[in-house]
Amino acid sequence: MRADWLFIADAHLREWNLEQQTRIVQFLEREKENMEVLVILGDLFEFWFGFEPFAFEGYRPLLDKLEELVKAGVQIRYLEGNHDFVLGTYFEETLEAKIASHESELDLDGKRIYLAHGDLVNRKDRFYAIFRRLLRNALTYWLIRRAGPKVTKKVARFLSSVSSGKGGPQNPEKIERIFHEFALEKMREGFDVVILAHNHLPQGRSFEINGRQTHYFNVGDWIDHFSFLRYRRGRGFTVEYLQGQDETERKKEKG
Ligand SMILES: [Mn+2]
Repeated sequence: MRADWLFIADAHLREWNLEQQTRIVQFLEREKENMEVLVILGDLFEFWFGFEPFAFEGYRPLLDKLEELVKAGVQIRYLEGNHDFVLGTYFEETLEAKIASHESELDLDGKRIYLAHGDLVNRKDRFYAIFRRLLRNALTYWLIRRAGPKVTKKVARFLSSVSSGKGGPQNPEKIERIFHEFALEKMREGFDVVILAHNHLPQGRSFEINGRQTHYFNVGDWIDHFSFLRYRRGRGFTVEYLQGQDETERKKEKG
């Protein structure tokens, strides 16, 4: 039965990196029958911009799998990250995805859920906030379209390093604290659950706000942790990991 909502983010997939894509493709295949909705919380791709015509053949194995899921009845929702934005007609029309450029809100069995990639969580990172505004506006999009995919991909590779949005503390504890503070702010606004990504640190934590039980989740990444968040009706949220990943990797290394 299709009952699960799966939340994934931060694979930072590179075009033509088949090994990296295969891992996600196999995971999606495994979950195909359980999945009602697939929520991508940004930075699935190291770089995506919705060029016309379509300019990312290197992502074909994953895109084929996403198309297959959609045909099978899975709904895709996409929260743009700092590496994938202006998702374009491919995501809107071919994948019929529901896209949010920054944040989104949903109701799951009566719980108010807040969703965002998380690159704007650190309010002290003014440099990044300005950078984001310069990058994500109509004029820049016009320039990107004019420059075309070939030039833009080269520039994007350079900008990736600048646009990580990780300016500020590099210490995981400090980063976690900033994410918690942001989550608490949203909980005080009335949200029961806050789901973020971007910091690549999978986590589930409960808080109590005015006697109300609230939860913060970070879906983690598909670079180091191979983690995701599952919501199953009647059972709630669980942070999960791709099973056996470490062992398979170790075996491969041993050859
Ligand atoms: Mn990110």
